[in-house]
Amino acid sequence: MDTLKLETAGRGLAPSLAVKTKCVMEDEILRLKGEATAALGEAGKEDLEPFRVKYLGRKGLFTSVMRQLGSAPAADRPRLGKLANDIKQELTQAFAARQEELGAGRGQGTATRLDLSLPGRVLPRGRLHPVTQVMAEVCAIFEGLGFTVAEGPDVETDFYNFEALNIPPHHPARDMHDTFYVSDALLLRTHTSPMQIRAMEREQPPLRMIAPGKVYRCDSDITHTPMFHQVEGFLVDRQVSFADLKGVLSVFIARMFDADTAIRFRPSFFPFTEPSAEVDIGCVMCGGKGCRVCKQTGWLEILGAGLIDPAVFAKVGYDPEAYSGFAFGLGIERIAMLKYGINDIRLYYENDLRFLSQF
Ligand code: 2U9
Repeated sequence: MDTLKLETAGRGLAPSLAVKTKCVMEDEILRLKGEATAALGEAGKEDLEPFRVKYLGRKGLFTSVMRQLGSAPAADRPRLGKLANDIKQELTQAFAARQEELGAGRGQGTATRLDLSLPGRVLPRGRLHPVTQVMAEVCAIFEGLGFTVAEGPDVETDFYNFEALNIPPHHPARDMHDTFYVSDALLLRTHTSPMQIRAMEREQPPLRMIAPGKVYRCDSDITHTPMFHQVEGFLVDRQVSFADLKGVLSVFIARMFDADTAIRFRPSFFPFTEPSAEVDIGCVMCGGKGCRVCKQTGWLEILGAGLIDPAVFAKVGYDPEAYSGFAFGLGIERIAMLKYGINDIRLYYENDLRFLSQF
């Protein structure tokens, strides 16, 4: 039943007709109530919306009844109006209860759960970890100087990590490279140098390569974590000298820090290079005047380097008389600490967004 066929009763009708009209209208309202209540009792989830439109909607049957009340006798209009209103309210509540019962209430059905007018939730934007950023920057500088990039396994053999690099069993350097063992001959690499050994086994000079990646050592304090990142590099060719090493590292430092950053080389020792050097830059915090960061020296150590020891060439079958080369290594966390003024290496690995979101 889409529209109510109510008998209209205009002003000036005979009293008997007016009474009849009143009764017809009341009956009709009550009949409608019965019909709607029964329909609601039988309604399934998919019947709810058609029910609402038919009985309770703006163009529904109850609205229609109320409009027609205008033609009821003036004396009856308030009572009939109240009756219709009360029933409509009752039905509205019953409708909501039925919705709930059928699991189709507010927020339960797709149509009502999706409010497309709500503003979207802004997702926080991710960014690269500062160590990843600095790693990429270092690699880009060396790539710009013609170095290729080689990555390899974190788990290495004793041979590639130690023996081939002139660190035999019981060599004192093994103390500094104390690491985590998977088995007697398998370990977590302590430097990325094994990649250079593998490259030399595979290819003939000239070679120019960097090896970035994670390395592991049994070390943990304010400046050391058991895992950290290194970039090591090497160049092998005929007649490579310490001057070539100085040239390449000077360009790297000028590009990584300021163009006029001071550099100095200090004699040092590494089992795989001879001669060896530690490379310092003028303190980026105090400009060389002396401060807490540079321990009042005006200098900061940033990398180690040297000419590749002929014993290493012999291990991979290169003729040490024909070829020479230089190598260097740097710790990424340390470079990033100096670049950004970070005073505790452990901050990198606490996953605290207040720290990470600054970079
Ligand atoms: C081959 C031969 C020689 C790589 C080198 C260093 C010096 C060095 C340290 C810097 C800070 C390690 O991360 S750190 O603690 N590295 O001082 N590394 S020369 O020398 C090589 C590499 C491969 C075949």
